[in-house]
Formats: sequence, C-alpha cells, structure tokens
Amino acid sequence: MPAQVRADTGACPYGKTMREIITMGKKYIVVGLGQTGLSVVHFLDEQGAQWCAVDTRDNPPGIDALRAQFPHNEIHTGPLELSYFQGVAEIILSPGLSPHQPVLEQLALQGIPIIGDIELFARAHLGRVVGITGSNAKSTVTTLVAKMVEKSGRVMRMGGNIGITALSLLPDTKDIIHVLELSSFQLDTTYSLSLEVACILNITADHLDRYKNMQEYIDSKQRIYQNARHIVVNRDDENTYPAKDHVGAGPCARPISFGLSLPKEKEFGLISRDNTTYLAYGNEILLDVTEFPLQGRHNWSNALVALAIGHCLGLTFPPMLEVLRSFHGLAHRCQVVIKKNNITWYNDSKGTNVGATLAAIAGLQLPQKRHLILIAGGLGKGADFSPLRNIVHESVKLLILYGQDKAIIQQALTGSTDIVDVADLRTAIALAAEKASSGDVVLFSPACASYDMFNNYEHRGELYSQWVLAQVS
Ligand code: UMA
Ligand code: ADP
Repeated sequence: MPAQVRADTGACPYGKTMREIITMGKKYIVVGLGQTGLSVVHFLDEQGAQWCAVDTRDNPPGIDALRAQFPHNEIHTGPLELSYFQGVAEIILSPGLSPHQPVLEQLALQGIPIIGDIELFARAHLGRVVGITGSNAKSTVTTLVAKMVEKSGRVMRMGGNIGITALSLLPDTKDIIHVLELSSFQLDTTYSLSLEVACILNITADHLDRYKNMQEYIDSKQRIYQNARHIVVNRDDENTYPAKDHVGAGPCARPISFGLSLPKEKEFGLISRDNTTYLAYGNEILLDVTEFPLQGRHNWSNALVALAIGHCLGLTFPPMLEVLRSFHGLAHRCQVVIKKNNITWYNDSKGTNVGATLAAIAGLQLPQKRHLILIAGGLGKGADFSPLRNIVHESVKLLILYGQDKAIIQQALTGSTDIVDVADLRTAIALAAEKASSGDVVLFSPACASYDMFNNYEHRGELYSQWVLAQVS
C-alpha cells in the first residue's frame, strides 16, 4: 500500500507535481535489487507508482523479505527476459549493471528510457546539490565538503556512491544542501540533474571492463557538468576540464581550479614560503599543510578541492579550515592498523585502481628506498598495471600478489622487484610478517576490486586489519 497517494491533487511531499517525477498509470521496472534497487522500489511505492522488478542473480540477498513486503508486485530473478519489460514507461537500472546487455540495448532502441536512481532524485529534490565525481578521492572529498557545509551552519545531507542512496535523502526542503558522491555508472543514467557545484576530481584508468575505452569513461565523468552552475576542475589533470559540448549552462563564466601549483587570482593551490607549504586562495594564505592531519600531496589536493567547492557554495574560510584541521581520514584509506617492532602496517583496501595505489605509495613519503612490502590483487577490471612499474621498482622490496587477477599484475610488473604470488590475503599477510624487518612498511593497497573473494572493500579491509592484528600482536 503506497504511503501517501496524492494522485487526486498532483501534490507530493517533494513539493512538485507527481507528473514531474513519475507518470501515474504508467508502469516502471526496477532492474537490480541491491541497495539502489531497494531504495528505488520504496520510492516508487511511496509515489503510488505501478512497478515490477528484476534482479539478474538467482537468489539476491533479501529477496524473500522483499517478496513478503510486496506480495502484489511482480519480482523476477535470473537472466533478463524481454517479457518482463512489456508495457513499461521507464527502466530504472542499478549502477552495478551495465546498460550494454542485449535485452536492455534492444529496449533502448525501441525508445524506452533507461534511467537510474540519481535521475529520480534529480526530478524530486528541492534543495541545492553538490556533485563530486572522479576516479579517486570521491569519498574523502565528499566527506570533507559535507563537514564544511555542516560546520558553516547549513542543513546538509550526504549520499550517493558513498554508500547512502540518494533517494534516502528525500523528501527535502529548499534550504538543504545535498553533497552527493557520483560514480560514472550513476552519471550514465542521469539526465536532468542541475548541480549547484559540479566537480571532477581526477581521471585515471578504471572500470575498463565496463567502458569500451578511456574516452568513453572520460565522457561518462563529463556528464556531471551538464547544467551545472559552478564547475570546479583540477589544474593537474586536463581531463577534468569540461569538454566543449559539456559546458555548464549556468552563469559560471569559467571554471574555478585547484591544483598543487602556485595559484593565480581566484585559484586554489600551494604557496611555499620559508620552507613551509601553505594551502592558498590566490595570494591569500589559508593553512600550513602540517596542520592538516592527512599525509601525502594527494591529500593536499583533496583539501584544496574541498575548499574550492565550499567557496563556490558561499562558505567562508574559517569553518572550512577548522574541518581540515580536525579531519583524520576515512577508514580503509591508508589507515595505520598497527606499528609493532618498528614495522608499520597500513590498510588501503579502498585503493581499488592503479591510480589509487600510486597515490597511496607516494603519499607514504618513505624516508628510505625499498623498505616497502606491498600486498595487492583481486579483480583487475581490465586495467593496465604497468603504470605501477616505476614506483614499485623504486620503493617496493617485495610485492605479494593474491586474487583472481594476480597473474595479470605479475606479468605487467615482472622485473620491477621481487614478486611472490600466494593463494589468498591471509597467506599474503603471513608472508609479509615473515619478510618484514625493522624500519619496513607493509601496505595493503590492492589496486583491484574486492568482489572475487570479499563482499566489498570494507569487508576486505576489516578482515585484513583483523588478520594483521592476529598475526603480529
Ligand atoms: N548485481 C547483479 N545483478 C543485479 C543487481 C546487482 O549481478 O541484478 C551485482 C552487480 O553486478 C554488483 C553488485 O551486485 O556486483 C551490486 O550492484 P548494485 O548495482 O546492486 O549496487 P548497490 O548495492 O545498489 O550499490 C550501489 C553502488 N555499487 C555499484 O555501483 C557497484 C555503491 O557503490 C553505492 O554505495 C550504492 O549504490 C549507493 O549509491 C560502491 C561501488 O563499488 C561503493 N561503487 C563503484 C566504485 O566506487 O568504484 C562504482
Ligand atoms: P573513492 O571514493 O574515489 O574511491 P576515496 O576517498 O575512498 O576515493 O579514496 C580511495 C583511495 O584513493 C585511497 O585509498 C587513496 O589510496 C587514493 N586517493 C585518495 N586521494 C587521492 C587523490 N587525490 N588522487 C589519487 N588517489 C587518491
């Protein structure tokens, strides 16, 4: 039974007419019943929409409870079949599923729109929205911006790819600022989002098992700039600049930039003076980087972009700088697990691509060469691992590989350092403990997705930390 049926008046708790979000009397199909799919089902049901659903897995988690809750809705499992889609007005696809599957491609050719949860959010929200995408640093920057908005006394809600579905942030009001982390998968099925501030943090190779090539992946990220009022770009990564056909339609005359170079007027960057490095806006010094608890130049870049986004929202610097001073990072991102016998063990389970692992190694700022034992492996997502060659050669004394694509990584890095492959992560930890000596650092930064052996990166990081503690303490 829908929570509130408002078809008679057209009014809905989102303050818009129902027709703007869904069309009454039309049928919707939810494809995928993970976290996103479930949020869509509940949203549609609240709207009083007619819906059915399908998950391609034979027995997706929570399916029995869903069927019990919605006994009158068709809920299919197993491979997609054309018959499920008969008479549907729109297909609402989960981000973990590719739209490039024969059944979906056929339906798209017939003109049936394929949208995602963010498109529904875009139609329904009232507040202002910040959107943050990029290959790496999304969750860190999204969290920093969210904290800055809150510290500045505004009403804030944070969600998206960070693990809180966007639809769960609704209904909202005009004074709310939403801070959304957006993945390329989510952007692919979003059409009418008009962001107050849009930012691509960086683009390095990822998800090349889903995109045809790097350009298609870049184009997907660039969708974030459509209709944006303010655009924030990374001076150190030209792919983050809006492509001509993606320039925002808002009043933003030119994008505001951040980067690790000296900032010009109205740019965010670094100023070095008397052996001290400062975060700065134009020639205005904002913060000595040693006051920011996260280490590594990539994290300075993360602090600068958060300031730039906050600035576009009209926030002042003092509360934003207070957030930077007290931010100690998120779990599973270069997090120290234990320091024992002068050996430091780091968990960087969120390092799910080559770019993240490169940044993690550089960010450790190792005082001596080749004191690093790196544990990596998992699902490679079609990546080229050779960009790791130089840094592995310079810094890594032993590379321990495990997981489904360990042979692919080994092939790309052969000759760069000593490489050993093992059966699983637990064995990798035991081997690292045996080989590490005083002054060494053990870094787990897999450069791969976790789904070959774990539920997700958090599960993998938690088990890693647990196994390290059991091994060394
Ligand atoms: N799946 C199927 N068949 C289905 C539905 C799902 O096989 O019918 C599989 C998918 O292939 C995938 C898994 O189940 O392996 C989960 O897919 P999903 O689309 O149901 O995912 P959700 O549980 O809804 O979670 C998604 C995001 N996951 C993905 O995009 C894969 C979460 O980001 C996000 O936090 C959540 O929505 C809320 O917005 C996670 C992620 O890994 C952290 N994102 C990728 C990344 O950051 O690299 C993009
Ligand atoms: P995302 O949400 O995009 O995966 P996170 O903030 O969770 O990003 O960080 C994921 C990993 O990316 C971290 O573990 C770290 O190794 C790496 N990383 C963090 N900041 C940057 C950056 N600015 N550039 C490249 N890699 C980064």
